[in-house]
Amino acid sequence: MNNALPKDFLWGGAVAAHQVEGGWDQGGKGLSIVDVLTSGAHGVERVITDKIEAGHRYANHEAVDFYHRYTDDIALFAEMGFKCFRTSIAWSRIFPLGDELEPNEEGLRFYDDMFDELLRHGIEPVITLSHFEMPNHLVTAYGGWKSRKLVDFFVRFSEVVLRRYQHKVKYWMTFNEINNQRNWKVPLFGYCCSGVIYPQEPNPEECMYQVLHHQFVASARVVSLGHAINPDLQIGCMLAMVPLYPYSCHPDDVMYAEIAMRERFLFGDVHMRGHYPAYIRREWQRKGYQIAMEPEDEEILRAGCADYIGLSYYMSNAVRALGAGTGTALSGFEGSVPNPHVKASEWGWQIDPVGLRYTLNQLYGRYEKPLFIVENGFGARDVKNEQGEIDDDYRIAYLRAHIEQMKLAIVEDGVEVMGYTPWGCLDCVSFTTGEYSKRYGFIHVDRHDDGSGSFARTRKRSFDWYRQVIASNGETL
Ligand code: P53
Repeated sequence: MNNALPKDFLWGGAVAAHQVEGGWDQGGKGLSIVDVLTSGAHGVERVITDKIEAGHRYANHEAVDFYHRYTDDIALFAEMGFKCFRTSIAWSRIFPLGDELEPNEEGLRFYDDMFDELLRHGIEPVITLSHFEMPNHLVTAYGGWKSRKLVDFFVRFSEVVLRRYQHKVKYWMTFNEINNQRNWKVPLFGYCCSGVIYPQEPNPEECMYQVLHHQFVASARVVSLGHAINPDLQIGCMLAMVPLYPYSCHPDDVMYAEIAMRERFLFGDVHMRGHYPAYIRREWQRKGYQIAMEPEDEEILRAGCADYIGLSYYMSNAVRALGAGTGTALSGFEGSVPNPHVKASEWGWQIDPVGLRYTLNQLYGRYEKPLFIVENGFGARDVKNEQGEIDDDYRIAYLRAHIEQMKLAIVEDGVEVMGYTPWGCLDCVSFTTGEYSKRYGFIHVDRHDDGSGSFARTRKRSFDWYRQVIASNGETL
């Protein structure tokens, strides 16, 4: 048996434009929805302020200043031996309002230069088209993705960047963690995925399905369009995979977990199979939901199946049938209870490396399409020792354990995994809390929650560790 990972395995790291770039009002960039999202903390929700208001901190405005420092950052990625680097394109750099007919050339040039810098180091860009940020104007003028008009605006944006970068970027993804908004009760998730605050809608769940339909159609159109522009392009979907285990072997718990997992599989099913599964049509019928669709949509979905599944994996969760007593909900999943067999991070994320192998098997078994682990990592508070160094052994332990399980999935189970890009390879602004202090990086950034810090970069202990993981193609862990 071949125990090695494929030679062309894409080791790298991942971030998103709004969490690293800063330069929020530079280069002709328009206001995006995260530019009006305040910094929060664990237990302190981020506030959506609609416009920029005095007296608030908006960490994404400067983020970690990648906009001005990418040359140095990419040199550090190259030093670790990255084969690829995942980031996103800020839609509002290309179309500042979102509904213009012509793109902003200065925004396009920024990504041209950044991609050239990556390629100069032999690092393949992996690009998400929509990672939790859209031009704010599309929310104030159209109500975000509630409006079908967004489909055309998004396709226009995508067409411009797919054409422009087709010879620089081969790997693309449409919507980051599109399934986060299935958890519509949490305002932040709907807001960042779609510019819609579902709890404020008269029928939030029905609204969420309508929004999703628009995004599924948009994603499928972009996949078809991308293939027409250049058949070499690989265009994936992107799912947040948090496997929901049955809390016990009680048949009610097992069935509940099966149903709860539709929160994730619905998205894979539509993106990868090109049609809505029976269970969702039944749910709409049962609840009397009318989801507006155009006659051509069925064919658009069928024709635009994604090429691969990009996934994030941080944690697993356990769910217990409602009625059998509910515990404390973790991450907002209804009926979810702490799993006594795993430990949680300070932010309550349950650490479960085996869950990664489990998830890879579940996805591959269901779709038989390549998988790309585009996020995995450990958010922690890093403290410098007396020498000013960060000994992040906890992060190394987390990543090592997950890579081991990924290898088992590939080598023992035969799952096709294209690559592995740990989240926040460069410290960045946390999405859920807007903090700097929830760090994921191999590279420390001197920037703090109170807005102080020089933005200086330093290598953590995990930097050298990851370098030798890549150099040995995952043999030396
Ligand atoms: P922060 C939940 C479950 C899995 C991934 O998150 C998630 C979430 C939160 O929606 O989000 C991804 O920074 C997301 C990134 C984000 C990263 O997880 O809150 O794609 O943008 O930064 C880590 O610790």
